[in-house]
Amino acid sequence: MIQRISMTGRIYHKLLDACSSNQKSLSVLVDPDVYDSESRLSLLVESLEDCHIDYFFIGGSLLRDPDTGFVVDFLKSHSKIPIVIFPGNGLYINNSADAVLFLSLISGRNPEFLIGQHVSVATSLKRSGIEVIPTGYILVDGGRTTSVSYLSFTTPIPGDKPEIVIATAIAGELLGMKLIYLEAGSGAIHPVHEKVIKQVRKSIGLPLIVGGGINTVEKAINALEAGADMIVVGNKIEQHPEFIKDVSSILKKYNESLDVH
Ligand code: 1GP
Repeated sequence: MIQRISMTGRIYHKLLDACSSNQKSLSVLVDPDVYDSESRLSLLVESLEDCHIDYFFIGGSLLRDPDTGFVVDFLKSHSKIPIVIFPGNGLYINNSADAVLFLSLISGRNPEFLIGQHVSVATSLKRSGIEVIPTGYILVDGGRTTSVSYLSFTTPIPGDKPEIVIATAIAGELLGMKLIYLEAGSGAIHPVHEKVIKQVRKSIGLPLIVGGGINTVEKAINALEAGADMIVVGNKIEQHPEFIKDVSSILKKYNESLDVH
C-alpha cells in the first residue's frame, strides 16, 4: 500500500513559518574537523552568549574523524539551538541531530553526489525517524576552487550565468525538493552575487539558503536584501568568533525593520 510519507517536520515548518512571517534566519556552520575538541566547542558556545542563532549546521567536506556524534552531543548539552546535519557525504549523518539536509548536488553531474551517497544511507535514515529535508544544493563559482568543488568532482556554475543557476533551482523545485541552497563554497572570495540570489528568489517558491564567503556584515546584508531566507556563516566565525555578535545583531535589526513594514 502506498503510504503518504513526508519526512519533513518541525525544523522545516519552523523555517516555513519564518519565511511566511518575513523573518530571516541565521545558521552557524560547525565543521567537526575544525571544532574537534571540547575547548574549541566551548569557545564557540561562549561566543553565542546574547546572540540569536537559529540553527547549527554540522558539516564540512572532508571529515578526518568520522565521529560527528561528539559535536552533536556537546552542542545538545550546552545549547538549545536546533542541530541540522549539513552532510559532505553519508558519514556525517547522525541520528541525534534534529534534522538532516538531504543534499543533492544538482549543479554537478557527479552521480555519487546526485543520488549515490543517498542510496547508501537511505534505509537507515528512514528507519531512524530523523527529520529529512530534501535540498537542491547548487554550487556557484565564488572566485576560487573550494573544498566542496574539489572533493565532489563537480564544477560550479559560473557566477555570471544567472540563467543556469535559475534553471537549476527550478529543476530542483520541480523534482520535489523542499529547499534550495545556493553555495559559493566555504572560504569563497565572492559570495553568490546579489543579482543571482534575486533572480532565483523570484523564480522559485521554496525557502532559499545562501552560504559561502559571507565574511562581512555588508555581505550578510546584501544576501538578505537580495532575498535569502537564511544565511550560513562558517569560516569567519572559526577565525573570529566575535563575528557572531556582529552578524546576529545585524540580522536582528533587519528582522525588526521587516516587522515594522
Ligand atoms: C556554508 O559553505 C558555507 O554554506 C560556509 O561558508 O565558511 O565561507 O562562511 P563560509
